Amino acid sequence: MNDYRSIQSWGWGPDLQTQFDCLARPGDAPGRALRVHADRCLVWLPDPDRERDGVEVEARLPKRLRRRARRPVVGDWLVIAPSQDARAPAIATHVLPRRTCLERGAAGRAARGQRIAANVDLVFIVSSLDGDLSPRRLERYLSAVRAAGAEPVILLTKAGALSEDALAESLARARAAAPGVDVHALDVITGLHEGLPARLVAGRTAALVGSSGVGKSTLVNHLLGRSRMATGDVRARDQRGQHTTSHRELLWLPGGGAVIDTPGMREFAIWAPRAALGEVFPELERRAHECRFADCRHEREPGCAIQAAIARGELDGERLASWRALEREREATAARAVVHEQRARERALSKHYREVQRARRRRKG
Ligand SMILES: Nc1nc2c(ncn2[C@@H]2O[C@H](COP(=O)(O)OP(=O)(O)OP(=O)(O)O)[C@@H](O)[C@H]2O)c(=O)[nH]1
Ligand SMILES: [Mg+2]
Ligand SMILES: [Zn+2]
Repeated sequence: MNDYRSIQSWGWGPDLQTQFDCLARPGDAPGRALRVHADRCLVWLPDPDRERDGVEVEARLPKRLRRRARRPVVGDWLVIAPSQDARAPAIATHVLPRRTCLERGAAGRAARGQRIAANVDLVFIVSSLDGDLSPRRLERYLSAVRAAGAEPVILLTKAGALSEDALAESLARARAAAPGVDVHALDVITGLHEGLPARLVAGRTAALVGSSGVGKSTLVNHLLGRSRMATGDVRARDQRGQHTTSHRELLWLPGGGAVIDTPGMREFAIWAPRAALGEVFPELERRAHECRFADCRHEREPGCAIQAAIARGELDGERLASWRALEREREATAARAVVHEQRARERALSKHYREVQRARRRRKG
């Protein structure tokens, strides 16, 4: 029996086909980026001979796709021009429009986003129950997932070592930081709820994000049913945490769907519009509509419904403090991004002006 799976079962659909048809030249093929390097990427192409599901090929990135703003990211669908002869590599000629794109604020003070993964339906925010759980960090990750338009799921790993009470307490802490989001505890080593991640992926593309050592690659291996990704020994780590996974990578799952493993992230700066951040604090947003002033900062204003609810013990003051801190960070980043853009525009203009001047001098001389 031929168990060849058509490209449709890999997440390809009519929208992508239409976009592909607009950009592709005869002989081009659609491919999905499995790994992206500075000047090339590893792509998956459906096997034209239908002997296997697909083939992995190296594709060169032309100069215009190497620039940060246009570079493909893992999970992207690409237009691939096949190699003309055996020695020349294939070339990625276009990045198809992204359905979703997970981004974070770039490390340092640069006012720009850094793309993490494209075309993800689901993001597993992974946190381990051996001391890693931080409600404030969960909120940061959630804002990015909301901004991307993907579905967030929080997975708390290494649950096997916890008592029932300690587990219930951790779940409650995580859930308080993530109203409306599914939070699950599991342990793939002891087997607690080990089938859960596969059921959640259900043929879609899921990315895993979280600090180093929380068990992202362990989960990926579990989903794959084999040890494909290297996993790290936590005890051998120094204080700063050893990063075992160094590359983002997409892996197809045997039962359908895909997972994207990512290296542990130490920093996760806010890179989200105001509305996406608001989605992370729905219980506060809802109450904010009842404040007397539409522009209430929920500090000491009279008629503040949020402060009143906190005083009555109905809302958590820490959540408000967190919302305000993240909102301040978001505003500062957005303001820097505007300045950054303005400077880039000015630089381009003065470069153009200098060229015009030079040309004029040449004409005169
Ligand atoms: N007991 C237990 N150990 C786990 C579990 N998940 C992961 N580990 C262990 O945690 C360690 C780190 O796991 P990794 O999967 O390498 O962590 P990671 O998130 O991929 O880390 P980076 O690649 O550095 O970002 C390994 O020794 C795993 O065996 C779990 O559910 N239970
Ligand atoms: Mg890893
Ligand atoms: Zn208020």
